Amino acid sequence: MTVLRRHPDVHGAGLSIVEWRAIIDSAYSGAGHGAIRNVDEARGGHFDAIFVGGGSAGRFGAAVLRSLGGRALVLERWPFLGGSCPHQACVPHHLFSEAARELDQWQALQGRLWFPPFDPAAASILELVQLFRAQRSGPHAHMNWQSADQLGIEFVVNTEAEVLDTRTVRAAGRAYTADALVLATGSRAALPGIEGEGLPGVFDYASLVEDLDYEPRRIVVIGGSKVAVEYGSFFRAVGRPTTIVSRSALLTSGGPARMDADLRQFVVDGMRTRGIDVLEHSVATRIVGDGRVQGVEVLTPSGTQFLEADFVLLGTGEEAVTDSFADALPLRYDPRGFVAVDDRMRTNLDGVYAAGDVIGPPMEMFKSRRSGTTAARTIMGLDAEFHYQDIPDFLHTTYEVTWAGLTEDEARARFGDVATIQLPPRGMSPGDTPLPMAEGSMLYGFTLPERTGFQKCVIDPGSRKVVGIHHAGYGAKTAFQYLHHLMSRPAGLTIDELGDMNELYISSDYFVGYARLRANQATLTSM
Ligand code: COM
Repeated sequence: MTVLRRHPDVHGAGLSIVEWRAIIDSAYSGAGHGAIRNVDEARGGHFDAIFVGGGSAGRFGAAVLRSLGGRALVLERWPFLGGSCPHQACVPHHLFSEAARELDQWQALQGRLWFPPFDPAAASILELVQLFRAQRSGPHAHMNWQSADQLGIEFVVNTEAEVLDTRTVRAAGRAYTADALVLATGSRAALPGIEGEGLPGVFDYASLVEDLDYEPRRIVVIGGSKVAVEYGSFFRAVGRPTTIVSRSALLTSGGPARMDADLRQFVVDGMRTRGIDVLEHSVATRIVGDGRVQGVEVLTPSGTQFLEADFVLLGTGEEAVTDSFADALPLRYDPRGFVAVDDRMRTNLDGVYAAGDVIGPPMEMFKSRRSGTTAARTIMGLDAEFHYQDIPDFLHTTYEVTWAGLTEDEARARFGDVATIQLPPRGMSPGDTPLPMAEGSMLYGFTLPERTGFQKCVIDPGSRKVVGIHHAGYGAKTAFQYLHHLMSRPAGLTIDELGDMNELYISSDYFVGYARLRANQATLTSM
């Protein structure tokens, strides 16, 4: 195995994934290495673009820029590429959500079929966090190996970059220049600024992964964001008493602001059914503790409450990380402090682009990748646009909750009237029929039909176009990627075309089969 000393130059070393993993582990533990350079020094220090930040936006942007014939450099403060996604955000969240789904099913079906009585001591939040922490450098190593070996990306990792001007960045003691800069420095948890938020026992999504060293027993989640809903659902599925305290109605602000009202209702009702205490229109005024957290004071519409807790999660949103360029660049920011960009990822400064979390929500890796590649295409002179606030999106409760296009209310406001295809059908309660029943919900279909999920397809009856799709259940995410692409074409996707697609019955999106029952109907009626 290659043994690296301080400030190693690994260009052309052909490091294996195993070797990368050893390097990342020692660098991240602080035991060794300064900057790790994978730069083709023979080509000099000038690039077509420098990506400041090596998360999804920087890594994918650099790969595309290179594939278009450009030379890119990626600078990253962590010892690996891939950013917060494989480190503290999407990947751990998906691990926890899969655990939540399994545990939720165990709780729901305990004592039936082969399910034993649910044992809240059987599952451990700490154990899952430790499992992730111990194994995460595997995906990290894959990112470095893939970037160097398969993609030929030049990068310097494990170094703080400092932007000097619109064309120059200093990293690891060297100044690199470029015709364009792409700022892709990400985001971090925004703290609410309340008394006690620094107490031991108060975490955000990142410090949960980094620092948790005990098993939480009684949990308060502050915030009404995706993070709050996703982690709150996970904690409850593990069997912990969980309260979510949200200033506004849950899932009505931030990223999922455009969630369909019926979908949202199904989701929030389901969370309550599972025992999550959801306090809406309520404000956490103080986190109380004596050396460590003991509880949270909350102002609710009916008065002040004290919620006991040994663990508090702050899910109060994110803020842009701008430290490496804020002083050097007179950038324009949006009202929430995110770097303002147009549909081509251009900032107000000539030759300076921004992509990923630093441009604002949705804080999703898929938006980061595509905004990074849009910047790369623009830099390379292609006609590229990305409307990043208008993409299919999802969150996890113990379901996958997925949506694309317009909500029913938005469609009514735009078209006057709409037709919908809905399961359970409009006017029915979730338990009245076992539909939508498919992958992941067949057992529920025959035991607890109210748990199979919810779906709605919204159609503009005038043009016959599908304008919105909404789903809570399992296994529909993949279909949404393709359906949204078809819906977004200038020609759109009509109900008749949707009904003409081939379905693989039983399929968790159901849209094709049900569209077929309405396709070619002269006057579209809802069902
Ligand atoms: C995925 C990170 S976890 S990246 O988008 O492949 O860089």
